[in-house]
Amino acid sequence: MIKRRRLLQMGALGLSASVAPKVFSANNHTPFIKNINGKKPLVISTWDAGISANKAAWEILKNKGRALDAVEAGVMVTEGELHNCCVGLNAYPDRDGHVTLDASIMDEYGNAGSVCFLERIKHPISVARRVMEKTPHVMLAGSGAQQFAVEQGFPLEPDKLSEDAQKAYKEWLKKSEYKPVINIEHTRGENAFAAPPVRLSNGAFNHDTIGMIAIDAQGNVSGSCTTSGMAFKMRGRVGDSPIIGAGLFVDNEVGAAVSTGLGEEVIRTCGTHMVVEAMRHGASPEDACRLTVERIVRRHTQEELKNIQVAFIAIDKQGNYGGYAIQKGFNYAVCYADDYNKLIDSKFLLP
Ligand code: SD4
Repeated sequence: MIKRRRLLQMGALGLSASVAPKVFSANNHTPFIKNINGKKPLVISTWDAGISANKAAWEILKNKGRALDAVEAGVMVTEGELHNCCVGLNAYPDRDGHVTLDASIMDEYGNAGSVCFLERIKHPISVARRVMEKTPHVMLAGSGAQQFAVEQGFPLEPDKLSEDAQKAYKEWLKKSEYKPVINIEHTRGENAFAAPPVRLSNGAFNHDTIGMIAIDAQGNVSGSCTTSGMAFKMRGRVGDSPIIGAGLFVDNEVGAAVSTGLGEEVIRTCGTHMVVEAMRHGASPEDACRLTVERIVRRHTQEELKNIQVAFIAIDKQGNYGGYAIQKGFNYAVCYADDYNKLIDSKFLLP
């Protein structure tokens, strides 16, 4: 009977035998996953910006702070960076020359808050948290989100582009080619997108959306995600990052997942929700990310896939972690001790 139920569950999720649930508890709802690399507390986040973001989050986690506070403080570091193509007000603008920001946050109670198409506010993640904590809503958009932020005491920043962004925008305007350039960082890899690698004025390569998930000493899980979205996107375009279940999903019974990459693909598959549900049914974090990447890949031809990068990272309730990407070049930062905060090259699907 249990076997049959397991098979049905696997079928419904599209799980292959290779990721068959390891162990199930009696009611088949509470996951009981073997400890693979479990650490507690633990914080992981996308791309190399994750290293400095993790540091801030770790300060809270190591002092037995709440995962929610850690994931907010962590990504605020990235939002405040002066040279960042893809997060915060210094990021690249949309095709009309405006920086518009998306962010989301979820806590251990399944509460969620998000903002999208938000302009002139330095820390969208904190506005998302206020939406979660101070309103009956989950998501505020555009001028309404900005109005709420100002009412909450967030300063309205000047409407101007950073030096890096101005330069990149000028360059883009020469052709004004509407070809979304995602995962700009990824262009360093062999499966490069059309755009050349971008070096910022401080000499560093730029990096991407930051998504962060953490489990605290009490075993509670939370997550955050913040981005300017695709560089030179259509005005009004909103990606996956502020959409609960797409860019970010947390379920304190199971774990959490966050995504980076071509948001439209993540939205179409409810990506992070799928990752968390796969873990609920027994997949390890890495397997759950891989299954979701496979789901996206199946919808596309080889030719289309050349221009698509999506990656997920996930943690489970035991503090196991993992990630998976479509293409080579994605990495994520893992931190679980004062002396352990390392960038890990993600596994990927395409050869
Ligand atoms: C978006 N997922 O807006 C974000 C962008 C991103 O790597 O993560 N790029 O689609």
